Amino acid sequence: MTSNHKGIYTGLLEAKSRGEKRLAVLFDPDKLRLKKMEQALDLALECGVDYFFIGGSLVVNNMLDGLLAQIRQRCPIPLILFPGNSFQLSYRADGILFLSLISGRNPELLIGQHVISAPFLKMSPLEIISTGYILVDGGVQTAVQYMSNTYPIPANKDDIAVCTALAGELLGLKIIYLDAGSGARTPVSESMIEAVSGAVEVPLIVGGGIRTPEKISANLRAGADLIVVGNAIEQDPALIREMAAAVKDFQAA
Ligand code: 1GP
Repeated sequence: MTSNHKGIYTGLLEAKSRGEKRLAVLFDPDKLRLKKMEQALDLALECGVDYFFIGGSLVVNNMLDGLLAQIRQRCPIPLILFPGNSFQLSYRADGILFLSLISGRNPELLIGQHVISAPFLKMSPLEIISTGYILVDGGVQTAVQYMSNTYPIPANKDDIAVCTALAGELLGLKIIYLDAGSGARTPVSESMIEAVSGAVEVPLIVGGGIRTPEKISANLRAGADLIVVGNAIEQDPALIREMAAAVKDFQAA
């Protein structure tokens, strides 16, 4: 599970073509407790976590730059911005998921905020990875649902998720991200993951409410290429060990 800073997306494509899977840990700068973060960083390095995603629905403080610098100092794992809005930008990361919320019908999150951030991004050294972001009902109203003012795709409507992902791929988006939202009660179902991964060729990220290595293995079997875990690891960084092992074991299988 090693990655190359110089080509995050190329690395993902190569991994996918070899049938290898990847693991990302999500840090929300607003929720972080320093002690736990240091423990998580050390474990992530030891266990071969592939990426850190950095972002959240609020990020109201100005800690983003500081946090990125702090992580970088301690750990060389690539830092990918996963921004909740157009203010969560920093040159200190390695890349950014340039998200279009294609499950929603809020024009601001389909194209509006992108217009605002485009000049900054064009000049930045960040690797920009255009991402079709699909929010799926996770059984509880998540921050991203509320903040984005959009409806998620119903959890049992695999066909709608498939058509949405296909449309994203046809529009040229380079990754599809199926997200039940941070802290979801019900993560995205294996059946939806299987349906979407069978329909698109681009790498598939899956996250939201994943708490166990068993769910990670099931998602990988269903066709997820990259798993994102935030809350569970924030609460118990020691979980990184089992979760990374689930990804490695899958590769070895
Ligand atoms: C949310 O997919 C991420 O956007 C991670 O969710 O915090 O529930 O793991 P959790």
